[in-house]
Amino acid sequence: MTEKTPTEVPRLEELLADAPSNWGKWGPDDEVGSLNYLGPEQVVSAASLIRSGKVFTLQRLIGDPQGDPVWPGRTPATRTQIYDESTWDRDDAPQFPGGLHYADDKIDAFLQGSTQYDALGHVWFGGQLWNGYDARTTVGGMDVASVEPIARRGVVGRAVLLDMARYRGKKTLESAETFTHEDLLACAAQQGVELRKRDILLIRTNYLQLFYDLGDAFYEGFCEPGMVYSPELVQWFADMEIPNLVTDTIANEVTTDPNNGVALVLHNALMRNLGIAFTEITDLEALADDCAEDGCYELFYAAAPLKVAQGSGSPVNPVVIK
Ligand code: UVW
Repeated sequence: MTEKTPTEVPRLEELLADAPSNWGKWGPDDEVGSLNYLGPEQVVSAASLIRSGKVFTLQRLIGDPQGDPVWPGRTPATRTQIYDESTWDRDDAPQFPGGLHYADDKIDAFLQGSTQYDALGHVWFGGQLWNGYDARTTVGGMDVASVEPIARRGVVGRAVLLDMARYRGKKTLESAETFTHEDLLACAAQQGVELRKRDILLIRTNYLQLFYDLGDAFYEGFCEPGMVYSPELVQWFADMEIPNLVTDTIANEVTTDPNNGVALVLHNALMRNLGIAFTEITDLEALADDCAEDGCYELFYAAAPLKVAQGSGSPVNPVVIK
């Protein structure tokens, strides 16, 4: 592809002018969007997928000694020890009846600096967020469409793992490598799993392995691999009533669309317009190995981000049970 100069890059207003939208579908005050597709029926049905009792947790370590992969411009979390046994070496250490000592610490972290749910209002264009909310409602904190309603609701349903790295016969997908919904369907067919309406999609690229392998060089010419925008892909997500897109990359889609030069198109087409919840930076490695071994790619999935008032996102440790 020849790189487009900024003036040639279309505005999102133009690119997504005729794109499907779920604004208003769940009322004027809705803040959880396509998660409305996951009701009691989906939860009960997903519970029937629990057969072996194997449990997988999908969060990456916060404060990993190897480093925390974050979107450029964000900094990894720092953890500070406040109290530990050395606190009681000091004469002025707090004394408690009975001789209690304890450890306390705190973290300074971007809410999107680890495995996380994005709030539906996390990204926007043209001055409007999910459901048509005014973008000025983000000033100083998210007044609407924050992560809090997602955290209160929780996310439970049938998930399907689509192992795009194995499907393409690669250890990891490459920088800027793209795939479409047709590729997802072909991957599902090869894995022998049916994609159903209202499925939570877990997509594995194993791209973040390169963060651990390459160090700082990982960020040179930063362009993650991932799904690429097309009107057909967006319509497929709308028709399939996908509630939640979960991937193991930092931003869930190819960073810059090779066809038009626009950044994070699907954040807008899927999250802002359709209200699909985005879960990013998950660790799908142990789960993917297990699925490759037992051939079972349909899963019970449960997750709830932290209840952060006015947060644009929040860490989460999703749980998958087989
Ligand atoms: C951006 O939208 C910039 O980041 P995230 O990958 O956290 O959604």
